[in-house]
Amino acid sequence: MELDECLELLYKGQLLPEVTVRALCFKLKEMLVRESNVVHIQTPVTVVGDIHGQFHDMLEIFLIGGPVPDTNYLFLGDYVDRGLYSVETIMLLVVLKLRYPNRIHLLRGNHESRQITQSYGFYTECSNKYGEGSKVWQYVTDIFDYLVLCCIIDNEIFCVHGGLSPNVQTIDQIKIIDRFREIPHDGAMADLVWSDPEEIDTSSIGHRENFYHESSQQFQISPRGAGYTFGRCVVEKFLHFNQMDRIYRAHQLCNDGYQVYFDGLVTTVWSAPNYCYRCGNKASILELYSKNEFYFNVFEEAPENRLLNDNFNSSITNGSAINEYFDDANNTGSTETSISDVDIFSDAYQVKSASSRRVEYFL
Ligand SMILES: [Mn+2]
Repeated sequence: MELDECLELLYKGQLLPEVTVRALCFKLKEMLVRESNVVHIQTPVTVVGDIHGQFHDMLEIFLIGGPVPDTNYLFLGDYVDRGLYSVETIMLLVVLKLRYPNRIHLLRGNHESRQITQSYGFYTECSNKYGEGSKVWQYVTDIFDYLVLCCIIDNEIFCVHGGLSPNVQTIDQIKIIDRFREIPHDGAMADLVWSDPEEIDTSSIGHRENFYHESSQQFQISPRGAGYTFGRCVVEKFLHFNQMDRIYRAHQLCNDGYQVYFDGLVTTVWSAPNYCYRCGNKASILELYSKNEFYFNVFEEAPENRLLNDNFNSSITNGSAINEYFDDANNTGSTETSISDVDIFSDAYQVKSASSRRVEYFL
């Protein structure tokens, strides 16, 4: 099947035959294996954060940001899991990358992993859509091992899915990572896709707490159980040492669609509106024309999702497929749990937290 023919089907939300998926994934591997861990691109480019299988919202992105190849895109990872259309989402991105390799770049997120996709929806979605015996999940997760880790725009803007690592001082150290593998549990590669910036509110910090203030600017253990949180000092040091101006990253739900840290040294871009069809958040794409000319194009969920939402809301009482998809979230707040019982990776925890905080540690 020709690439344009595939695109036509995918834009309509149709599934490609398994043999075609296999051939496309094989071709993409051949293309990606030649790429460095850190790709260099130039403005203008539109930066996109987490999509998480929200296919209709991704189509919305191409509507408001412009279609490929008219607009250049950098996607920061987390294409699959959580949403109901991970297969459609990742396959459209795969074919766009094959068709317009210099117009679209795809970084690896922490969900581009065999282990994570077995727990958060993509594995199940593949067997639901292609059948138990299909190898679609295997073909697609195989290409995840080839996705690049970071991107540098105009030699001065560093882009990554998660954040920095205590094991990475220089960008050259990222270039020598052996990335052609499953994301490890720890080390530089894990940290790049798992870490988060953490800004402390200095106004509330008294003199006696200065020690804690200082240490909180360094790398800290992450509540996610993988990667680290990092403060302003870490960011300033990394940017200075590598002669970079700032960092764009994704990985954390933002109610307003983006979140600025450390006076703009780090910015989170989040591109999944009304995350999981229930969080009520806005999303954004970052349109970058030059270092100092950029615009956060904020958007809300696609109209198609509202239909899902209505189905979801009416299904709470009668238990439909969508309801089962998010089944653990139904227990939110119904029972008291001790701190040791809290699973911060569960939908229930995440939905509960998202309603009370501006930024949350979403997977
Ligand atoms: Mn993520």
